[in-house]
Amino acid sequence: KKMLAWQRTGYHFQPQKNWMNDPNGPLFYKGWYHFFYQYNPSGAVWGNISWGHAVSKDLINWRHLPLAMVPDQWYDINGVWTGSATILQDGQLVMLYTGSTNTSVQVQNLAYPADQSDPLLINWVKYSANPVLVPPPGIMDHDFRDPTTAWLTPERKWRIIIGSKINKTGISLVYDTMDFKTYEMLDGVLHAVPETGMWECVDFYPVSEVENEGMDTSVNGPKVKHVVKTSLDDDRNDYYALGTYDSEAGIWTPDDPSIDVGIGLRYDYGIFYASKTFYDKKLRRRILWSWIKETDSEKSDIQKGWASLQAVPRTIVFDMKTGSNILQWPVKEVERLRRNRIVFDKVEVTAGSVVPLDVVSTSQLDIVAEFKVDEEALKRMNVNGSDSSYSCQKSGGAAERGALGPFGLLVLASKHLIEQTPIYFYISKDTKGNFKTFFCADHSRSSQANDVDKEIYGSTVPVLKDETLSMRILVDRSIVESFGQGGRSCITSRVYPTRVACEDVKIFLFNNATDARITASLQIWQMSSASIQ
Ligand code: DQQ
Repeated sequence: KKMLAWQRTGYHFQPQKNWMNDPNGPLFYKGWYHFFYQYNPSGAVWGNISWGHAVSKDLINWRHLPLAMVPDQWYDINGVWTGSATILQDGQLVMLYTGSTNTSVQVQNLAYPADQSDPLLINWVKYSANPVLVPPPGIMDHDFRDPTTAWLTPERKWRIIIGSKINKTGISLVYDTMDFKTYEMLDGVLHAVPETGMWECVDFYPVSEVENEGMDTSVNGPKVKHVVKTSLDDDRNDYYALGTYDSEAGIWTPDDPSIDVGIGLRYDYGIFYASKTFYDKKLRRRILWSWIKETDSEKSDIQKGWASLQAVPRTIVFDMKTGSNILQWPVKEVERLRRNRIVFDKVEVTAGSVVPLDVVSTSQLDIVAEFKVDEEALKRMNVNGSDSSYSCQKSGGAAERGALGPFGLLVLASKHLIEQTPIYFYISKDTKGNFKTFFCADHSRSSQANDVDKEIYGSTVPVLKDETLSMRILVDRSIVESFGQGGRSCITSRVYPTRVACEDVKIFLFNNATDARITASLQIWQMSSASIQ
C-alpha cells in the first residue's frame, strides 16, 4: 500500500482518481491555461470516456473543474473522444471532438462554451445539429477521428485535418469550413504514408527557422517549416517530420522522405502517446502535452485507484543548429519548483565505476548534467574495433560495456543498486573513425516487481562538433523524463521501485565504458510538489 501511494507524482498533472488518457483542446483563454483530457469518471481503466477539465495560471499548479462533457447524446454515447480547440479571430472559441455514436461510428461534433465571457469555461454546449462530419465514402466507420485545431487558408477559410487510413496507408483528410457547421472535403490528403496504419491524434503546426518563438497555427511564409505529427495506433508511438506546407493545394511534403511521418523521428523514445500542441499567445510559444500511460499491470492500477499521467508540458522549437529536428524542453515555469540546489563540479568517473551522489531525498528531482569524455580515449577509438551496429534496444542495456560507454546517471536506485534506472549516453564508432551517440534508458533493473515493463528505450542523438554531452532529467516518483542534448532526443520512463517502503531512493553517476574516463558536472535540485487541487 505504501509503495502504491508513493507512486503518485508530485508535480505531474493527474486527476484525483481514476483513468486518464489523451490531452484534449489545450488553450490559453482570458488569463487561464485550460486543459481537458480523456477521463473515465468511474474507474481506473479506459471506459465511459468524458472530458475532464482543469485550469492553471502557470501550467504547473492546477485547479480541477467539473467535467466539461460527458457521453449523453446518440452521437457520443460511446465516448466523448479526442478533440481540439480553435480560437476564432474575434476571440470566440470552438471545440471539435470525435464522438463514438450509439452504433460505434466515429463522427465529428462541435461544442462551444455556454458563456464565452467565463474565463473558467465551466459549461459546455453541444451543437444541436451534431454530428457535423461523418466518415466519407471509402473511409471505415472506425477510422475517422481526432480533429485538429483549425488554421486559416489563403482564402480565409478554416482548415482542419482528421486522421484515418485506407488499407494500411495512414492518411490525414483535409476539410475547409467557414462556420464549423458545414464542411467541404478537399480531394487530396494533407499527407499519406504507406504501411503506417491508422493515424490517431494528428497534429499540424508551423515552426520558425530563424526565431526561438512559437507561431500561431495559421502562420505561414518564408523561413517557416511545418511539422506533421501522428500517433500510430499500431505501435503506440508519436512520430513527427519536418516539411513544407503548400497552403493553396493543402498538401505537405517532408524535407527528407526517408524520415517521413511514422517511419522516422519520434517525439519521445519512451512512453509518450496521443500528444497535442497549442500556441500560447501569452508567452508566444508552442506547447506540447502528452499522455503517459502506466507500464505496470491493470491490477495495480485498480489497486492504486488511478492510471496515467500527463508529461510536464514542453516548449517546442525548431533546432536551428541541426536543421533536421525539433527541440523539446520542459516549460520554464517548472523551474519554480526547484529547491536546495546542489552542485557537483567536474566529478571524475573512471572506467567501470559507480559514484554515489550525496543528495538526500531523491524521489522528486530536476537534474542538469554535462559529460566530458577523455580526449585520449576518443583518439584510441579504433583499438577495440567497431561497434557501429549498436542500438539502445538491441544492446544489453547499461550492463553492456563498450570502449566509450555507457555512462550517465542511475536514478530511483536502491542503496545496493538492486533497483536502478540508468539514463545514459553510449558512443559507438565505426572502423573509419566516425562516432555516433546514443541516448538510452534501461528499465531492466528498474523494479523487482515482475508485472512491469522492463524494456530498454532510446535512439541516436545528434551531437555537433565541439558540443559537450548534456542531459536533463526530471524525476517525479513513478515518472522520469529525460532530455538529451537540449531536447533533441527525449525518453519518458515509468518506473515502479519496490524498495521505497524500506529505504530512500538514491542517485549515482556511473561509467561502464571499458576505455574512457568521464568528467561529469551536475546541478541537482529537489522539486517541491505542485498544487493540484
Ligand atoms: N484515444 C481517444 C481517441 C484517440 C485515442 C479515445 C488515442 O479519440 O484516437 O479515448 O489514444
